Amino acid sequence: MRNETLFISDLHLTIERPEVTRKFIHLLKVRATQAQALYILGDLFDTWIGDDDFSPPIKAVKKHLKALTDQGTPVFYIHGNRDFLIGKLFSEQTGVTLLDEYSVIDLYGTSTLLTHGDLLCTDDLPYQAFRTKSHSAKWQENVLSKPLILRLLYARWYRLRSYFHKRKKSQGIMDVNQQTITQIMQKYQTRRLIHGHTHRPAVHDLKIQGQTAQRFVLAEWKKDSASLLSWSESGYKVEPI
Ligand SMILES: [Mn+2]
Repeated sequence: MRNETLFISDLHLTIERPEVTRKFIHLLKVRATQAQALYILGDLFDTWIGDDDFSPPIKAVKKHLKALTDQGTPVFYIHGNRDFLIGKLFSEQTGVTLLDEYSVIDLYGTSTLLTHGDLLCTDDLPYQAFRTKSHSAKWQENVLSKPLILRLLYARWYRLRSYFHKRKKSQGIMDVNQQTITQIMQKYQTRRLIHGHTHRPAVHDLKIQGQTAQRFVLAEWKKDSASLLSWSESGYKVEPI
């Protein structure tokens, strides 16, 4: 029965896009209940200001994730750049396992590297500097010690600022760096990589040390377009939802 492994990312769940939340909950209630595992590769939420935020749609999403893990589908999560503050409490409340920023899994006999994708965009130096800073324990403790309302305002401000910064950045800078891809895949000794983040869904064929390799880029979920990557013994399918 359980013969497929599902991969999704970049749902950017927010109260402003209830259709996307509905699609996700439907996936959790139906398809995912029959899966061997569900991997969410980051940016499930459009913002995450701390595990103590229960504003919609967070409560409903947590409830359905918990129901899914309780009925026997393991769910794995890699932080995105929007929801990197998802923490231990979220994990306890949902049964979702938090994975490292680079995680290698055995996918039907092939070692497969998983990551959100922001780490691969090494041409975006200001972002990488912010990422390093905001992933330090000190920065996170400081932010999470602030009252919820302040964090909410800060997140709004940060989003606005990031929107204007992005408009100035070239498309190339916000994509992955090919050299970084090669280095990372060599480092983790893998010839298959699955990530999201760039919102440029594709399956890229490449060569790593003379051997064929593949890079799967997951799609962003929108009101009228969403998809998942499904793997089984017989290969992969990219399916619209
Ligand atoms: Mn992202």
